[in-house]
Amino acid sequence: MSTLKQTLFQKIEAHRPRIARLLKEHGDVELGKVTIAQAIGGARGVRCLVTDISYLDPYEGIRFRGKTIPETFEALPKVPGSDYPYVEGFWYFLLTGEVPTMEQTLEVVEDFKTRARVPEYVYDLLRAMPRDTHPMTMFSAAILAMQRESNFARRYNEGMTKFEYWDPMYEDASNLLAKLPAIAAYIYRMKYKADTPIAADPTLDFGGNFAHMMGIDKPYDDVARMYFILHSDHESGNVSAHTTHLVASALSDCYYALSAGINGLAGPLHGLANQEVLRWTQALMDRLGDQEPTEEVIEKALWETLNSGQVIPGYGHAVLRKTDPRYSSQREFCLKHLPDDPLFKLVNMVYQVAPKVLQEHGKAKNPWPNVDAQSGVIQWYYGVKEYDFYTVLFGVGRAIGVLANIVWDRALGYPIERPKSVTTEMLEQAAGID
Ligand code: CMX
Repeated sequence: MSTLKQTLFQKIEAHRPRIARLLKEHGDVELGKVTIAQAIGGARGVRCLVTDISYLDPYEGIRFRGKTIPETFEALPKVPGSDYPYVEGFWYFLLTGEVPTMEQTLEVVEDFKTRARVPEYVYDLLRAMPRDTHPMTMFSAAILAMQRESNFARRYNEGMTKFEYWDPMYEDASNLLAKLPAIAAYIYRMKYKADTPIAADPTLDFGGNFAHMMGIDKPYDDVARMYFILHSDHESGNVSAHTTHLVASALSDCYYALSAGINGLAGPLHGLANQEVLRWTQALMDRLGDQEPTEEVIEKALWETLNSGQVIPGYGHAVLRKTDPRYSSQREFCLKHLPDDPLFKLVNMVYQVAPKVLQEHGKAKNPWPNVDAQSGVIQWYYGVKEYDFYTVLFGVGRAIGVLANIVWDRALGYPIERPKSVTTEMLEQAAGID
């Protein structure tokens, strides 16, 4: 058994009694009440999900296993010659809560290499799809198609006990995650680069190999590592994480669950917002032509979007109430690597104006930028200008967090999810309306 799997098993064994005790001795303790606004309004703020993998504070932003983004980047072993850590070490960290040593990280790097080969039928399936299919549809279909590989489904059919669930779930999650860079890069090269896929380089790590298969030079390998880590997890209530968790709660395997989560990520209010930001910004640039952008012009464009009933993509958040540290982290990267890029400068100017406009507009509870406001700028700079691909990059990253979560869901025996619905009449009765 690998060091990661052994460590994970020890953590699971230590954690199980905590959940059992909470349920047995304190199951009736209230965490809060549910209001009518919450029942109608997408369960905003209702505390009914449990995860130890990340926690989102509205003002501080995300912490992965207790660490902020800068602390996470600082703590994890880095790829030699790179500024960012191995994604494989981050996977170890999310699963176990322990920062791996370089040796433990490299063990995962080697383990992933043995799992990374994508079955040929996945490529056949992708090739059979019309080329104008959205890359998120292709990505989701490729993941779903591999369901026949599931260890969990096979072991379940053979009859395993509940206490064993985590093991094939871990195997499936690792197998699936290791294949995602190759699938994503294949979609990109097939769809946008005249069908010229690049074979994997077995000497490279997760992020390095992705950059190689995309056909983009350094420091795009670091861009990939940063992206995948930043987009990995945002506690459990967001659509992609919650969907993955919900589907897996029916004991559907990782392939079914992740494919569903990716479908949720493909919505414009969630992950697709990164492509929408670029679409919006490019339209503004086209309009500007040779004219220098000014705050007045940007303000006018923002108001036009709002007045036409659309949202400002990349701004606002259901939980956050400040600038997303994932935005800030990418901004720091831009300041270091592309400070004079015109698109970066424009996005920066939007950042000066949009919060004020959204505040004046008076609807959004959070007028500050989220992760998606900045991410396309970096991709564009390194030549990935096909912005409908951006959400696939988010998806590869998001898989790390949601797969780690559903391994733990099975380890801790979380049951099938089944909240209760009520009728409008019941709400009216509760409100005392005649
Ligand atoms: N532009 C315009 N209006 C906005 C807005 C924005 N960026 N953000 C919120 N609002 C509006 C909402 O549409 C809502 O309007 P109605 O009352 O007419 O329905 C009102 O403000 C209140 O919304 P909220 O409570 O502040 O935000 P929600 O929790 O309902 O939604 C989110 C959160 C992210 C969907 C929303 O802010 C939004 O649509 N943002 C733009 C899309 C985006 O960037 N999504 C990516 C989020 C990060 C991610 O998941 O990837």
